[in-house]
Amino acid sequence: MVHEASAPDERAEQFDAWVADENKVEPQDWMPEGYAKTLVRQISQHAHSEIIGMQPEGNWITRAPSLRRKAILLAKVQDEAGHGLYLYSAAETLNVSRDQMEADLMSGKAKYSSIFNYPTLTWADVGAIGWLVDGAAIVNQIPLCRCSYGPYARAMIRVCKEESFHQRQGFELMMALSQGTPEQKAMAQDALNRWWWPAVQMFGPPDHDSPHSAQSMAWKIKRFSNDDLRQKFIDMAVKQAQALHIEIPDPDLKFNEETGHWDTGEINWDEFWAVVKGHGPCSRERMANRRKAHNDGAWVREAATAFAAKERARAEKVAA
Ligand code: BYC
Repeated sequence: MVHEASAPDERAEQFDAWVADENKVEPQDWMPEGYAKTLVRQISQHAHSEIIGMQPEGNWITRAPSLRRKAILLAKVQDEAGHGLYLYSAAETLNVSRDQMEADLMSGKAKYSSIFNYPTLTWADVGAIGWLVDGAAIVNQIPLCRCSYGPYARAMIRVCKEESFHQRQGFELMMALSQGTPEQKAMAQDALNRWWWPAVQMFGPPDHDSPHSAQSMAWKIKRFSNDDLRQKFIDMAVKQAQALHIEIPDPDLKFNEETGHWDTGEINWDEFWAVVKGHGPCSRERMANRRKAHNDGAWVREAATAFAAKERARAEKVAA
């Protein structure tokens, strides 16, 4: 832990050494301003992604093809809300309020994952999201369980356990479709065609174009680079697609004997940046729904605040 009384530049050195030694940083500890700022940015964007991420799948709750599928989907979407709450709570330990984080999302200052700006056109998309999006999330998030910031690392342990269930249900759904009628198999293939590249892009820009990676890795917030995690996901997903007997939509996909990894064709980074900047196929709709939900919930927040004030007043009266 860093000694408060140390000179400012000594503190930064002590902090780097503490983190380099694989120690956890806790909310009451001294930390560089940039470290806290990076965490608030990443954790709040992660939380926003979980909340906005409820929309594409929520779209299918009323149309799930069976009671079993509907119960699973309901549970999954509720889990995402829970993930958002753990993550907002983790970010709040860094002295940023939930109101401020929400305001930054509404104003467009804070981002959320590009993946959730794509539409869910068929039931197979629910399977593709579970298999690929939650699959990518696990690859990205397991290392975050070892993040140097204690509250984020601890929140991620539970999130990852739940993501693992989500990924399996998605794969199982894709398996059912790909072993079904020719129409069902075609639906599974079509969903893979549309979700593959956005899932590959989820890991963020390539390392040479990722402004935050070097510092975040030095601070052990991120444990692996965007490209390393992307490759891990691709290697895993290729085998899974083979097991499903559906084709990854990349004519240049090729196993590289030298590296032992699958090489892909060009990733369309122009599309990625356009989506990140708010020009995805569903960007407007996602934010409009989020704003509406936020405004519709204003009375609940006001009622809860008024109730808390009354309880406080009652407790003070009893204590007096
Ligand atoms: N989409 O320097 P970089 C889920 C931004 S939730 C949008 O590499 P960093 C799930 C990045 O923010 C999935 N923006 O940044 C939920 C930065 O912009 P700012 C969410 C992206 O932070 C429901 C700029 O590009 N997962 O799994 O070092 C249902 C430069 O990038 C994206 C997380 O949030 C993107 N894909 O690395 C199912 C995981 N990628 O902030 C599933 C936690 C990059 O300077 N986050 N940007 O304005 C992370 O691991 C890292 O923040 C990232 C980016 C790897 C995403």
